[in-house]
Amino acid sequence: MPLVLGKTEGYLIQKTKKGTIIAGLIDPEDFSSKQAASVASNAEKHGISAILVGGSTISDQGKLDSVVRAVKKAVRCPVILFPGNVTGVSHHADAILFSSLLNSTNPYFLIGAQAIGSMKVFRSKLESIPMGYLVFGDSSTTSFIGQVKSIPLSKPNIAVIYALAAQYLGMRTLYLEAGSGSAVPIPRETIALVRKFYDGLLIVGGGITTSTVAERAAGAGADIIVIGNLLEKPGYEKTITEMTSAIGRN
Ligand code: 1GP
Repeated sequence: MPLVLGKTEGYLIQKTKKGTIIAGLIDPEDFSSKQAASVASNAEKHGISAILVGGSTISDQGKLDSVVRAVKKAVRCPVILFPGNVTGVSHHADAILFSSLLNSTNPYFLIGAQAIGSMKVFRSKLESIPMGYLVFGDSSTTSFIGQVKSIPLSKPNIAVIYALAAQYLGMRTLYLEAGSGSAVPIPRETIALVRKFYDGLLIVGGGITTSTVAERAAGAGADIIVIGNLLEKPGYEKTITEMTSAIGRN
């Protein structure tokens, strides 16, 4: 089958050609469908370019479906699944970041869950965006659930060799994850060094809550900055506006 990039991946590539974009992450465990729709719509109005829906501990797929459906109705930008497990697949989304947690010690998170979930992705006709997922630090839920051998924040060279391996394996997207709510985001030096070697879409997330941190990540070469926790805090609209202006998107 010839490789034809899907509509959502094409959109992300086009958008990021002009500079860094921001994606908002909604964990269906933390929002009602109504809240999720309202937050997603507000976030889009203030400059967000895509909505990710996912989390490490999703168990209720009915809830995931209703959140994705509600968000999809509320926004014009793509709604993309960011699954932590086989429970993170919904046919209402536009696409899925079909990921392998590259620094997990458990083969289940490397390829097992992907095999089990693949038929649902196929039947759902979801656009699949292949992604390598790298988790830093060891105090996040992602790190615990994913049985990660975490990359030390002070060792960017380790991130680089994983990034290159992801590239050589054909992963067109790479996510550098500091962990949701992390006090320490991915360091600028790490993003910059990975950027030197990795040619695909570079996503960075975890602990990005201010325009200063967003600007730093964008300046270092992140294509997509993900904000999750921030969307649960009052005043997130203002911060998104500050971020988009700091990264030169408005
Ligand atoms: C988590 O990288 C994302 O998977 C977003 O992190 O919730 O800290 O913004 P925050």
